[in-house]
Amino acid sequence: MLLPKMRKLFRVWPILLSVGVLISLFVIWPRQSDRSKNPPNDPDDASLRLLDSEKRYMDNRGIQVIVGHYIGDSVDPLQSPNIDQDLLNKNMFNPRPYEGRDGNPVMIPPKDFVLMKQLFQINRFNLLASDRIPLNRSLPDVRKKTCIARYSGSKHLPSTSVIIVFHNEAWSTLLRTVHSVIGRSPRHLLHEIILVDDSSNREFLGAPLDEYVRNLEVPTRVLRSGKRIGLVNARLLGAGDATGQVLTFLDAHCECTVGWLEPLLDAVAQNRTRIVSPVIDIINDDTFSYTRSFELHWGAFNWDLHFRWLTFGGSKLEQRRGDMVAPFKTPAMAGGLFSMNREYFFELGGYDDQMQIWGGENLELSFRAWQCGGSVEIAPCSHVGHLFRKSSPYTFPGGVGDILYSNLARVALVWMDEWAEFYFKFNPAAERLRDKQQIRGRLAVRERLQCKGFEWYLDNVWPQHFFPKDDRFFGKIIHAVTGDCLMRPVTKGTYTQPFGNADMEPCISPPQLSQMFVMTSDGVIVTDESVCLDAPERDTRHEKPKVKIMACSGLRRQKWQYDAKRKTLVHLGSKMCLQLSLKKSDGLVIATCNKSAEQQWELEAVPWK
Ligand code: UD2
Ligand code: MN
Repeated sequence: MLLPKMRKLFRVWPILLSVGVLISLFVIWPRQSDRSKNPPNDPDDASLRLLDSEKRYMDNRGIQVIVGHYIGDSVDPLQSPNIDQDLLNKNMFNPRPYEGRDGNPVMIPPKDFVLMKQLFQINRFNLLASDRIPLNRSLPDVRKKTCIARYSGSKHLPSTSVIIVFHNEAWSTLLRTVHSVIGRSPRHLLHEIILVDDSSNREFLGAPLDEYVRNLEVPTRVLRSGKRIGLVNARLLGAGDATGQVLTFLDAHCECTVGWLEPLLDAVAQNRTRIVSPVIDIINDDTFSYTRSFELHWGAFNWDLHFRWLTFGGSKLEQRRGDMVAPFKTPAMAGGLFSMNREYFFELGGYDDQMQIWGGENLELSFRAWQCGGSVEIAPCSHVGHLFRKSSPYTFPGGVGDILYSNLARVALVWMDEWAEFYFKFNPAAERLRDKQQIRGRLAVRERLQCKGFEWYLDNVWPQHFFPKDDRFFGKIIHAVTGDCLMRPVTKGTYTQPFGNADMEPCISPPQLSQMFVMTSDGVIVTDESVCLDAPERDTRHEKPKVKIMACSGLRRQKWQYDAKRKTLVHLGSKMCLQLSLKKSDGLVIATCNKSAEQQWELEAVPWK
């Protein structure tokens, strides 16, 4: 039972941690066993576990392609054994000068493992490690040379208010965020720093924090929400109080690298309707090591409206060749880290203040910006580290499922037109909450700004999208002999890996998204998560090459043609036919077209709106 778990972990583990491997064995291991040992006592945990199944995965170059929703088993720490109020209120920040220097991993000595495990539960990251790293630790300069040159003169740029909202953040991560902002931004570009405390109950985040920020060299203040209002309303509180020309939002566990701010402000200065994010690097939740991430990721979302990172494919990459350091447009943003003109933020409708606690606001703002005349972009020269966690440490009053699905229902109802029907049809949890949403105020924003429709967004902002449309087939691909449905590899256990051999299973009724495919007019058979039916164009070794589900590439090896008369799916690159070999070992292959029943397929359309 233990071994497969470990194997999974290794697959998601960046190989970069050469020294860290041994350590990580110790660090991850106890955590994994902990989770199964302490049954979470949140009543809403059923939905929590569902979401916990989404993690990240690496593509074949070892690049993290998807960062899923990582809401996890939100145990109320107050009710966890061994964690009492005294421990939560204790600020255990105890820095050692060289720990974590240059973004290196922190090694916890074995004698402290028990304590480390215990403290991990509080914030869902290695608090003991964080508390050993100085607030001003050094990080590598991850910029390309061309980036340094491009932004060397920053005199003329507008200045920004930096807004950091938090709920029960650790002292060390919160203040390392603040110090990295102060230490790595040109002073004249920092108008102020606003910390918004969303009703934290840790004592050290009260008066001691007010006291601490008073002595910082950049004007910094703490606003308090009084009651728990969630991150959207906390950001609105900060934005309403800010006076800088630009607003820059950060999560409370970030570390900015040198030169992070200039590209963001420069992009906004050139065009006030741009919303610009940095490249989000990875601070490891166990070791606090800093890993630069790939610059050419862009943000989008899947059929369930979960945010996804995608890699640039074919033509999109070609377009970038000319200028690899200019900001590039992205259909959606991750949500936590971005700059935008302050006045434009309010003109564009701020945020949807009916969104609760966590989730959905990043897509809402992305759709609104694009559909109402602005843009969402990533500045590849700007790098900010973010501490990615595998689960969420705080409570979701009202239940995580209802909160997240209400937020997403609002996004769909206000912005997605017919695609809202698609979302609700396949997401009963959101459908249940649909009628409870009061959205008149948000529809008024859409009306006031004369915003375009979602179809325009899909066609123009994300032409590579994999959503159904009227000019595409959407439905099941059924084998004529077995009556089984083609399906994409789905989540097994806690690890999502949508690539692999294409598979056949008995068709599920009512229809499930895992058995739905889109076939575009240019012959691409694509499904959720941007994966495509793929076969080699020429293969001399195998007579019947295997058919796989792979990241969509736009290449000819992923183009097919349906012959409705013969009921065959012809692979354009090889001129061979999709075949389900009924001799078990072969499975789905392409083979010389031969009119046999094994090569006959029914495309059964499923209504999606
Ligand atoms: C990502 C975003 C996050 C937000 C979220 C969707 C990044 C790196 N992070 O999840 O900014 O867009 O997706 O909503 O893009 N917080 C409060 N009150 C609450 C809950 C959270 O103030 O009730 C704070 C929290 O302390 C943190 C920030 O909001 O500083 C974001 O929360 P998170 O770190 O749990 O979100 P994350 O990074 O998982
Ligand atoms: Mn975060």
